[in-house]
Amino acid sequence: MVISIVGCLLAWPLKAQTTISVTDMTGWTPWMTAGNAVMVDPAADQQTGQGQDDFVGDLTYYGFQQKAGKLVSDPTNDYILYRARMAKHDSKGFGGNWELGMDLDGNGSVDLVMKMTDKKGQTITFASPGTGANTSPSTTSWGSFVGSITLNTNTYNYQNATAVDGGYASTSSTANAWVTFGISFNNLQTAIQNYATGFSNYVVNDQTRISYISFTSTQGNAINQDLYGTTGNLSSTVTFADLGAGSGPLSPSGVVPEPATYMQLGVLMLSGLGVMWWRRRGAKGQTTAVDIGPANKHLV
Ligand SMILES: [Ca+2]
Ligand SMILES: [Ca+2]
Repeated sequence: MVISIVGCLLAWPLKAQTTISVTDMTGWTPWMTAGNAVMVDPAADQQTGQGQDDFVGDLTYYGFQQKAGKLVSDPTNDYILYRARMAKHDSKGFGGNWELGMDLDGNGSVDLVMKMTDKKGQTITFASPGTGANTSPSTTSWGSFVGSITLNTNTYNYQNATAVDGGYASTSSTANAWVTFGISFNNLQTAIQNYATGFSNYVVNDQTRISYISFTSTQGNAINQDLYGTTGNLSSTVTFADLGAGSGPLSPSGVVPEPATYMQLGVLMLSGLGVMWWRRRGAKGQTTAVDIGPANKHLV
C-alpha cells in the first residue's frame, strides 16, 4: 500500500517530462556501480591503439551516460539513449563497434549482446551468448549478430565533447568525442524476447532494470579493445562485477534504485499528507493546527 502510493507520487512527474534528443547536453545520468559509485575509465587502456575506441571518464567528465523518454522526433514511443565518451574525436566519425552486454536477470551473466556499428552508416544488431558462464571477460562469448536496426540522425549522434565541456585530459592531445545512440523500448523488448535465451516474456518499461557491461571491439566478435570501468583486463577470469566493469541495475533513465531511500521518502511524504489532513481538520474545528515543522523540512 505504502509502496504503491509512493510509486504513484514518484512516477507522476516522470510522465510529465519533456521530450529528449540524442543531441541533448543536459539531463543525463552517469553509469553507476551497484554500490552507487560513478563508473570511470582511464585513457590509453585501449588495446589496439585507436583513441576513437578508447572510453574515458572520471568524476568530473563522465564517461558513460544514459537517459530515457520520448524523442522530439517520435513523441509517441519511449527510448533509451546511451552515450559514451571516447578519448579521441575523429572528424570522419566514430567508425567502430561499441557493444553492450546486458544482464537481464541480475545474476551476473551476460544474457544478450547489443552492438552499435558505425561502418558505412550506423546499425544496431544483437547476438546470443555462448554456453560458457558469460560472467567475466575470459568466460564470455557470443554467436552471430542478427536483427539489424538502422539508425538515423534521430537515433545516432557523434560530436566533439571537448567543445562542449572542456574534455577529459586525454593522452592523445585531441578532443574527446560523445558517441550517442538510442533504441525504443519496443525494439529492445522485441530483441530480448527473440534473441536472449529464456527471456521470451521479458518486458521493457520504466520499471525494467538491466545491468550492463560496455566494450569496444575491432571486429565485433570479442572484447578486444576497451572494457569500460576497468584498466585493461580484457582476458581476465575475474567477474565483471569484481572488475568494476558491471553497472548497477539501471532503469531506462540510468538510475540505480535505492529501496531504502524510496521507503524513507515514502514515510516522510505520508507524514506530510497526515499533517495537511490534521491542519485542515483543525481549521474546520477552529482549533490550533499541530506544528511538526521539522518533518516538513525533510520534504524539500
Ligand atoms: Ca579507456
Ligand atoms: Ca544474466
